[in-house]
Amino acid sequence: MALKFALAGNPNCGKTTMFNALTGSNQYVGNWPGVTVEKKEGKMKGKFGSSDTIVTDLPGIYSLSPYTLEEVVSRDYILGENPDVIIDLVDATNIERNLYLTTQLIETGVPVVIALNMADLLKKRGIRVDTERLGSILGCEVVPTSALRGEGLDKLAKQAAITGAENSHALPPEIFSKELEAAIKNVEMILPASIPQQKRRWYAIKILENDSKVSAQLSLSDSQLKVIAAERAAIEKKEDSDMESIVTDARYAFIQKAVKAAVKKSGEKLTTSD
Ligand code: BGO
Repeated sequence: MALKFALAGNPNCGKTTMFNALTGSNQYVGNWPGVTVEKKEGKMKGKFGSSDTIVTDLPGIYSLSPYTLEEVVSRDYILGENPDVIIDLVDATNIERNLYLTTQLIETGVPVVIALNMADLLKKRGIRVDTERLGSILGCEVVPTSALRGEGLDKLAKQAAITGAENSHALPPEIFSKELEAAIKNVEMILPASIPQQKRRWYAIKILENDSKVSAQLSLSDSQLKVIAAERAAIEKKEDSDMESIVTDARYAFIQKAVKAAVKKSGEKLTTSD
């Protein structure tokens, strides 16, 4: 069966360049249903693998929150249309900011391959990335690429095909406090049975964050909502903050640790612990 690759990443990470390089002239441009956000799809060039593979270019986004049309379009596609794999473009010269989206993509239950794009600029900028280390921390494969120069695309497309065909649903790393991880598990247990196992963590986190779109979509009962509100209130009281900030701060703390372990700027050494 034809595989579906979804390209995701921050604005300016090189997504358009990558999409054009992977698909060439086999592209169709339209709009996402009901909104004026451009939708680009294309068939992958035969030289990168099966030319039946459909590549969908998602809008450039910083997060999977419900606040912009682009974010909503992207998350509806990822959660609702079941792509086989997300190719997450990370601008290698701006790793810390780009990985914020990555921490959310790996929770969606869709397998992720990271394209560490703009890798051609790393040497000049005195940055070294231990891609294996980064991949093992995030729980996904990391392939250095230069969409501009067409480097690494072959390896990326092959890895995406392998990861997509494996369809493995390895759980993402636990990045929150013990209490919040326990709350996520409790909420996961009361979510409707219709939500597949691998997507439950994403929904549980979103509902704990009080994401209005997810709450409306799940039409939870009063008793379910009560349990969730109690879990949320307990964590917010303990941390003396609101849930969205708690989740955001934890993501950045996790990213900082990952970057410290796997990214070296001139003169720095990679850490060996954590
Ligand atoms: C300009 N390496 C390098 N060095 N540059 C890259 C790579 C890469 O791997 N990939 C993309 N770029 P988009 P989004 C530009 O347009 O694909 C460059 O938003 C310029 N333009 O060429 O558009 C790419 O779709 C004038 O750069 O990103 C583009 O994700 C001067 O990154 C930019 C310098 O790529 C954004 C750059 C008139």
